[in-house]
Amino acid sequence: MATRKKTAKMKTKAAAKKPAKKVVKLKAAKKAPAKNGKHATGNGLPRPSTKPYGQAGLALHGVKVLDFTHVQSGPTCTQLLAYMGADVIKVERPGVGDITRGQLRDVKGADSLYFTMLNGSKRSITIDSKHPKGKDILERLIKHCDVLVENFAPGALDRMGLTWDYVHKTNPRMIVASVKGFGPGPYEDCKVYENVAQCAGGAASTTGFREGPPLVTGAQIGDSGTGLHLALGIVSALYQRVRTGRGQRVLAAMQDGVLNLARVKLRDQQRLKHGPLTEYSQHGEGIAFGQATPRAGNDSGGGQPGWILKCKGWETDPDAYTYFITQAPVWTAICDLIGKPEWKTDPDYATPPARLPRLRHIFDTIEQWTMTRTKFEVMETCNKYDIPVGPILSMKEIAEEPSLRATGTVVEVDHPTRGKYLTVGNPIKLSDSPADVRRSPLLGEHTEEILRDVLGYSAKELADIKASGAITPPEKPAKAEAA
Ligand code: CAO
Repeated sequence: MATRKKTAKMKTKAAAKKPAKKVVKLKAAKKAPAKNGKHATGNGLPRPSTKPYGQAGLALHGVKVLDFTHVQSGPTCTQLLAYMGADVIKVERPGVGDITRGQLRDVKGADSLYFTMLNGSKRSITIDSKHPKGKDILERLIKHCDVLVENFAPGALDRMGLTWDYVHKTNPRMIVASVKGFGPGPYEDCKVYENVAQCAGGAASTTGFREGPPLVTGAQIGDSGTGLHLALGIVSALYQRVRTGRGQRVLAAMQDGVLNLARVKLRDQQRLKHGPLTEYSQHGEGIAFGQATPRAGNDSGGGQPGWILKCKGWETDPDAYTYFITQAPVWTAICDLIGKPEWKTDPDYATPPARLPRLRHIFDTIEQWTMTRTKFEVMETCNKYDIPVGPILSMKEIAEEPSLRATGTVVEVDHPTRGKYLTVGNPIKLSDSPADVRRSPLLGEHTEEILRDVLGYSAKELADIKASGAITPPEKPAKAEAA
């Protein structure tokens, strides 16, 4: 892919076009007197580090997270915090653990990819949170940590005794962050999974083809999307705590998160009051709009019409397609490329409004051209003319794409029981904080280490805890053991 070349080209173009800006000289800020040699800039920040970039620790170094998450939404959030350098201590039920350890299992006896790809760089401690000794351990953890993250069903945390009042009294600085299916309202007590959120958040009603049923998308916008929202809430609360000294509750409801990602469709809902959505191909096909934002197939969600077009090999390869955007500024280049130079001046095609009712025909014509080239050839050729296109990459192609490995977006890690596997690294790149992407922990792998080194339990106390059953699975009957 010629993306780097394109960026360089675009930068040069932009620089050439930019008018010279008046240079405003800023007065240097007055130096504040150094207090204990550390805070010398007068704004509460330490002096800029003199260490080379990438060697001044990780962004969230020192942040301690008590991770009560399970399945996907919560773990997405805490994995990201761990990648950013937080010490994430995942609490799991003894002998059971996060239910996803055993779901969709591909290697017998090993943690599933479902689990391993959502729990990297964390430590695992097993605690029965309903056992009296387990509660004591949790109290120490609450005192030790900065953030408690959970995505239990509504009320489950309270039933464990970990109410906001209790946590806040135990550690007023602690941030308690939750994913729930819905915010306060008629559905707040409901359990929710990914696709329920996609439907309740408005995304499914606007996904798919007009003539078909609503569709969910493969991108986990309900779970992983909400996890990302929660992570931003946590980091913001940590920042506010620097000023206020106190923790707060952070709630990311899955319905809200999905709606936030589907906001352009709520935009279109409001536009409907003022007339048809002219950029939807349904408009060009003369089909009237109903009361609500319709499903728009592969229409572009923005102001530049686009569609998915077949490429060479589509008859046998289900992913031999490209997304093609007929961006207005490069329309003439498109016309030349596809062998329709007359469209540049034809009043039916020359302007964006004139093209809107003819989009189906335009894309069919462009497809005649894309079908003569592979999706990568289309990308290479179009990039030369700044025409925005994108190959439909299969997961196989993504897994094998060297540039994604080079940037750490796809990372291979080694696991003691399942061997090497691919995981998605940190998609957010910080120039001074390299991502810490490591394998997921085995169930309870760090229980003793955390009890001893983090919480300071003595050897004798550790033995008592073990004997109590608070960190170990309940004894199995002898018959079951023999089986
Ligand atoms: N020790 C003892 N008990 C533990 C424990 C531990 N370490 N960890 C969990 N438990 C218990 C909880 O206390 C709870 O018990 P009670 O209901 O008896 O109080 C129980 O395990 C299960 O919790 P749950 O209700 O959250 O789990 P579930 O499998 O029934 O539901 C889910 C799963 C995802 C539907 C629900 O958690 C939920 O709606 N979460 C909020 C929304 C969400 O995050 N959904 C996305 C999930 S990813 O698709």
